[in-house]
Amino acid sequence: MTPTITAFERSPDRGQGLARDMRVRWALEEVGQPYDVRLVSFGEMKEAAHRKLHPFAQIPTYEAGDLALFESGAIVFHIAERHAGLLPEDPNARARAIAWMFAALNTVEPPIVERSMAMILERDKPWFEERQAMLDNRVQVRLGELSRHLGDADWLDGAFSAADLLMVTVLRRFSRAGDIGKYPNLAAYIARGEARPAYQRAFADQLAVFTAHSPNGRSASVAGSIRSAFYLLARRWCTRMMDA
Ligand SMILES: N[C@@H](CCC(=O)N[C@@H](CS)C(=O)NCC(=O)O)C(=O)O
Repeated sequence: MTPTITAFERSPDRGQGLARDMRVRWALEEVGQPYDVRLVSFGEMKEAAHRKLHPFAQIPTYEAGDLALFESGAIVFHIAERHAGLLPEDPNARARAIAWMFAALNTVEPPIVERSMAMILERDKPWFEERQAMLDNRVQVRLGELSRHLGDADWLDGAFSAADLLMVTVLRRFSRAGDIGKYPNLAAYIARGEARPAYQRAFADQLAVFTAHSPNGRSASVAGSIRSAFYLLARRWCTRMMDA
């Protein structure tokens, strides 16, 4: 049965692959499971039909037969459990990989997302610089710890797993907005993830959606309007993420 996932009709990340459907696309590509994508606008996401799939009115969702799922981590876990290749067979190694999946989403992602949201939403506040220094520090602490754990290994715990898939997508968000250069092993880790053929297929597919909605040759004023609209959408997107 071919699953259907949802993704932004127009992603505020401008095709950088930062929206969370990227994780699900990548996981499906890794296990060789074809899938369909239903694109949703911001308006459609907030309508009752989509809320039935996602109580917080977000993307991504996943539907296969009579199963409907939300939460990118749960979807990736579901895919990893039902297909070979994303979780080790050995029970202890599997448990550790699952722990790293939680670590990616529960321990590393929150400070990175909080920092990037502050950059977008709080720049005009008088306390912005002071708070930003604190948020930067929180991210640096986590990256330092992660960097020490990774050392010169290729992946978090043995072979590539769903944990690496999630961790790389989490770190990409920071590497696009901050300076990961201080941690060359993390930069190389991200690059290793991005070099995987499955990642590249997933990235190309999500980029194709963005490109299809962004034809070249617009006039400067239209481009300006689009930038403004993008900014408004990004604010709304990030605000909602805070609620998630
Ligand atoms: N914890 C959720 C977060 C989902 C999420 O924040 N989705 C964003 C896109 S990456 C979204 O739909 N934003 C639009 C909105 O919240 O209105 C997950 O991992 O799936």
